Amino acid sequence: MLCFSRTIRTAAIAALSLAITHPLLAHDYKLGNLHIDHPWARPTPGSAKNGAAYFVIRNNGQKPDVLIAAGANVSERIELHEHINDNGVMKMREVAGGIRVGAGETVKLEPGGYHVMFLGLKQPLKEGEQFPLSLTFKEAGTVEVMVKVEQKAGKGSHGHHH
Ligand SMILES: [Cu+2]
Repeated sequence: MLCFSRTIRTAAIAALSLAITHPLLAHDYKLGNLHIDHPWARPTPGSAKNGAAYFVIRNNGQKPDVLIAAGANVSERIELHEHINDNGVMKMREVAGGIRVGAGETVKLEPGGYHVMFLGLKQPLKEGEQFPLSLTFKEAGTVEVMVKVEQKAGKGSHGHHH
């Protein structure tokens, strides 16, 4: 009986560790001391020329790092953007020098804040699909992540206007 339950427990632990370490199941990524969690993008209507991707970067290291570039084949151009409040009007612009993640810090790319901007979409981003996105950091180098296209609830509906 004891032996039996131990076997079950071992199997459960094995399944749990698989879920934590397997990128496709957990949908998060490690690059050196950086942890990138849940890359996602909103579905875009058929007429939309632009889209955006979001994720969370955690820096578990002792030194700051900077996200300096992103690459994907879904659009003609890709830029790292931020939203700014310009006299009460929300605008977005390219981030000068990249997105900095200090030692021990967590930076969220989210609607209304930092985002990876896809300019000139080749085709709409469809809910349920995913696509590869490469992220290049100044110190840690490059990692490829999968962006899930999904509609997240409760995040407001303001879109991207250039
Ligand atoms: Cu933008």
